[in-house]
Amino acid sequence: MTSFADITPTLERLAIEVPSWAYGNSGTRFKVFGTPGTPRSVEEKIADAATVNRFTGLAPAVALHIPWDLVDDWAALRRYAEDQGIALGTINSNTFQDDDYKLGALTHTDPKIRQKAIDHHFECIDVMDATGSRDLKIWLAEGSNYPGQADMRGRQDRLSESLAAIYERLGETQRLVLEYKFFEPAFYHTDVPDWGTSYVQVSALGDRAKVCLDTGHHAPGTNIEFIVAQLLRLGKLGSFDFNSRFYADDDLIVGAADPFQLFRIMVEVIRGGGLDEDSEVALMLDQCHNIEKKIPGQIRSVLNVQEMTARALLLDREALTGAQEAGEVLDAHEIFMDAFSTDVRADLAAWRESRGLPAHPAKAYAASGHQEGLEAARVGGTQVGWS
Ligand code: PSV
Ligand code: MN
Ligand code: MN
Repeated sequence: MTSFADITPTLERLAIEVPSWAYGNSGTRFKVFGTPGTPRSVEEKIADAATVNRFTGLAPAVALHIPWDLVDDWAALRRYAEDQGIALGTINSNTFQDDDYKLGALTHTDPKIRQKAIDHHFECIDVMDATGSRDLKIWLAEGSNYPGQADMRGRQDRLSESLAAIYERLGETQRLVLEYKFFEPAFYHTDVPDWGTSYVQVSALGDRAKVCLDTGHHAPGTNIEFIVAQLLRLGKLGSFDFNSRFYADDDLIVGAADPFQLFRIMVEVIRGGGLDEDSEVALMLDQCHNIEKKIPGQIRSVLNVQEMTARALLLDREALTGAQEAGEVLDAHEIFMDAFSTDVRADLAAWRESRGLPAHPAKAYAASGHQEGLEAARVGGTQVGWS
């Protein structure tokens, strides 16, 4: 039997990178709601990310999005973040908000447009050099809407060439992670629709190119933990974008729609060494808080990951393997469900306190007056958003 004390050394290592865009205003194509206290600058987004880390001890880095988070002085931004106890993390490129890319960016038939998209990634790598970021994350909005519209095969070839040019430019300690998504904004075909395509593309590049798995980017019913197991087995799982979905790419709070799925994913992460000391799997959130307050939304999110990770760590592996190998189907299932059903909240609260953190970070944040302070201080100015 594994006790809570047994799992704390691993829990201590749990680090979840938060996205800068989670703190900005966001919405659906129907409406973006303004939220009181929303940041008016990149610095204020970073300050909010640092607040999440202060209350939870779980979020030591913040991912940036270029050009949404463009600043003139990266060294100053880096110092600003570090002074608040967080690092600048993954740099996300953006080739989905420019008219030139309507029919493709890295896959476009026009070499000039392809080069423009490649140059944008070079710019992101320059940013990484200045911020000290390890990962360049690429999500592509590329594909076609109508059968016959595009040569799918030719686009794979051009994608491969473009990615090779970008990979070539990376520094020795930097990585490229390629995110897949099965639909949207293209609806007939998507150039990187699934883990297989991402795997094929990054495998051709080299060791420092990996797959990014966004939990919201799969068809309903997909066994995501199987993909996690497979990619870890292949040494190609670079990072997660955690979130929840009910229907599409909802970007809701991770663990909200299906905590059991999050548990199953964390079981495979642990099984595959993804939480080992030398693991290079980056756990990130990719979320937007359209109707709820953003800092509390992020606090809830990282705590959900912590809670399901704790339960997954409590899984009695030895007993499970014994039951599996003995063909004891129901025993194996019960052992698995026992871990999932374990209420770890009191243990987590006591453990947090023992580390100088609030036992209940969400309650402590609500009681701190910090939110009201932000709402009063940030009146006026332009709130930034998922622009
Ligand atoms: C669009 O689907 C998306 O949500 C991707 O998941 C990216 O990771 C994110 O936007 C930020 O670019
Ligand atoms: Mn994502
Ligand atoms: Mn997405």
